[in-house]
Amino acid sequence: MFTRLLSSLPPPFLFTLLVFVAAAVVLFLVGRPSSAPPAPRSIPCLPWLPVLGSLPWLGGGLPPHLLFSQLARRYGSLFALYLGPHYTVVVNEHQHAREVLQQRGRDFAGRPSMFTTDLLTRGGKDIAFSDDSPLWKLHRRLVHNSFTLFGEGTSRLQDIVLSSVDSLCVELLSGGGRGFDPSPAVTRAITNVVCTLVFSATYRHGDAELQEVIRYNDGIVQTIAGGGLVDIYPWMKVFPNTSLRKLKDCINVRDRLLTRKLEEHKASLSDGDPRDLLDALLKGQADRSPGSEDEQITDDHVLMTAAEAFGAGVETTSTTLLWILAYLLHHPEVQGRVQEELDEQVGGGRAVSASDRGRLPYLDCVINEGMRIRPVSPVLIPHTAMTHSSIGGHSVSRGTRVLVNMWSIHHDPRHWDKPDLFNPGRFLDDQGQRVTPSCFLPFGAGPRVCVGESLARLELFLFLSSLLQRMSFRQPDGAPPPNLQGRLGVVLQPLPYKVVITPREGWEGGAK
Ligand code: STR
Repeated sequence: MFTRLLSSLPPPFLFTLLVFVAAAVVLFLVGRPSSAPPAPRSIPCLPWLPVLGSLPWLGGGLPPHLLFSQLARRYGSLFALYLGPHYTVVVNEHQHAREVLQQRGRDFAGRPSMFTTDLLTRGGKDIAFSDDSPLWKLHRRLVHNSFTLFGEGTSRLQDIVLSSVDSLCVELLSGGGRGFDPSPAVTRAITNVVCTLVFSATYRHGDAELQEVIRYNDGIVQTIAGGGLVDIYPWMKVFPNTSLRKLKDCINVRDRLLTRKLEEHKASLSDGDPRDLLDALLKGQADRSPGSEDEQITDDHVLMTAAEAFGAGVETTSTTLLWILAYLLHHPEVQGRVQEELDEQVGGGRAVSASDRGRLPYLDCVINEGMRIRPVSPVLIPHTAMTHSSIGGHSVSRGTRVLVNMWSIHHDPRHWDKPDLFNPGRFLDDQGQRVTPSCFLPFGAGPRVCVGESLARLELFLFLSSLLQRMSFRQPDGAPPPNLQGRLGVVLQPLPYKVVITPREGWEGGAK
């Protein structure tokens, strides 16, 4: 019947009809966002096309945090767009961020699965990228407890950082008179600290294994940031892609090294206190009641946790320190005030210790202001709604992706006076007491808050205080001040810049 109808039609019409039907079928099959619910009308949404989503409206040039801030001015602080087929809500205001991260944090604790991070984490056997599940919660608790072994209340981290700071200072001072880039030395020092925390290795300058670690980490950092389109369209993995190949190579090198460390740790595990994070994880893994029905923390989980502690610990801390140094070159008066505080409260006769933190409020403010003005993670790792929920009174259906744009929250002129100005004093009240504004969220908040937060804060404090106690940083004569725009890779990094370093009088070389 159908064929007869068709055969009775004139040929040109038939051809047009066939093309039309074929096009409609194709659009229907690939065009409708498959994994995402239809856009609820209430949240203003960018235009979108089948397959491409809103990509044609996103322009070239701007990095996501600046692009989203610009779109927020046009569409309002809460807007939606399609990243390829994925319906995504973008949050640019701190009340909405609090809802997503904290008040309804459980609703939004999910993570989308992404091609590059699945590769990096063996399909989400880590903490940061793994989807919300009972096993994830258990795993996260174990990591959190393991971290407290090194953090506040113990001198472990302090001893490790201080010995690394000593060699960093020697290295910086030896190159100091001429202008040079501080980044390799800072990254090496922080990598060394993290290696000690994770698997008890302490490396000397130029050690081959340390170089290998730095090289593969750098490779991962560079390639994962370029993942982009494969994460939106996973089928693109079928095309040859040099960046993806490099990522796989680096992951292999990483896994070989960490597996070796894991085996060594298993062989030498004793009943005493854990020596490092790997020990603590292995012990935690063994403590789980055997034969229980729950899913278990496997060796893969331990390995991926160590790898992630590593990547997260190095990239974020060294980048934050480099941002702060860059701002101190722009604001010598801030450096002077930190050093005055250090001279008054600590002096030059001994190394700074964690117990000095309460006495050095201005230094803490400098660290906070650095993390406000240049958050290393200007757009947080994507969240997904685990269930039907809401943001700012608008309903949000299950599976919706949510991006929190920390950049616009940290630069919101309604909450920050002159947000583009580096002004650590904004974290002090009239009485000179520290205050933490509610729209300051450099570590996120809620169930997905950074697990390394207290470790990171302590490490930043010890590094920065020790450096500024012993040396001063300034711009080389005639050189332009550091560029403060930054470059977005896997974190937001400063462009390379040069410093001249002079030793400070009064530092007596640490009668520790
Ligand atoms: C850096 C490179 C690497 O070797 C491993 C990781 C995994 C953890 C990532 C890290 C990365 C970059 C910074 C991240 C961190 C988890 C949390 C942190 C994304 C890719 C931030 O949110 C800033």
